[in-house]
Amino acid sequence: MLCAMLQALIFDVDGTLADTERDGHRLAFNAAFREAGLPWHWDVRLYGELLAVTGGKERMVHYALRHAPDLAAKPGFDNLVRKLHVLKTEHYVQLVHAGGIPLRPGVGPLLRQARAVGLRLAIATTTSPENVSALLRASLAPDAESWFEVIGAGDVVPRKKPAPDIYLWVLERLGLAADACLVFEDSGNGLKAALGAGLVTVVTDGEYTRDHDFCGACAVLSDLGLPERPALARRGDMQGKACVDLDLLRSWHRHAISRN
Ligand code: XBP
Ligand code: MG
Repeated sequence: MLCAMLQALIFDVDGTLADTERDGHRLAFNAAFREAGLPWHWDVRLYGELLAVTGGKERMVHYALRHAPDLAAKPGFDNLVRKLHVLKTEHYVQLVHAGGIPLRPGVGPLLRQARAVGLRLAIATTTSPENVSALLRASLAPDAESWFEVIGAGDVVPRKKPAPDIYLWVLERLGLAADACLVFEDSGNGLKAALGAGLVTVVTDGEYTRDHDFCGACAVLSDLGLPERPALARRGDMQGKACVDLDLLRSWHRHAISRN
């Protein structure tokens, strides 16, 4: 059987490019609640539970329906959520600009290797486009947005992950079939979205996602690895390497699509 060649890498952002949730998005939500005079506070544990709902606006609605049902029933509630989300995004962007959120191990080197050989790059995320721009600029390189041919983010699709929509949107703009691409995700919802679009997916799990269901991923790793701090493979074969590199990705991709 003829196998499709790997032509593009598609990255999730939150939890995959960087650990943005606990000390980024969560702090920004809490700052927005304070600024709006709301007595809400999302601690580390509660935020982990709320992450089951992707999308900041959707997450606030979900929380309010359970913890402030009277407020959620008021006619202006939709506007309040939009206003809170604008405030939250401002706080998040400030935090990222202040240099608060480094990329996860191995992300920068892998992106540079891919660019060097002309492998196409894209992003598929639930988070808002402003957040993606800020993170890429502050944590990768001032021109890093231009490294990615397609950036699918936030409300460009009505249904967020775990729906496959954002991945289908990105594939359409890349003009590629799913079997020519490889995805990087960190969460159960993200993996479900990628698999729903027929994409081979590598998972780098994190503090909030380690116990998620990663059935269907071609590899599940602690991170992409650094020479001095090798990646731990929870599933998949690192083939004796400390870091994920393009040869390893091509081998995983070839193996995964030949099984489909
Ligand atoms: C990321 C998210 C995002 C962020 C918040 O999910 O769920 O909602 O937490 O971003 P994934 P916004 O990594 O699976 O894409 O507040 O901008 O929505
Ligand atoms: Mg994620």
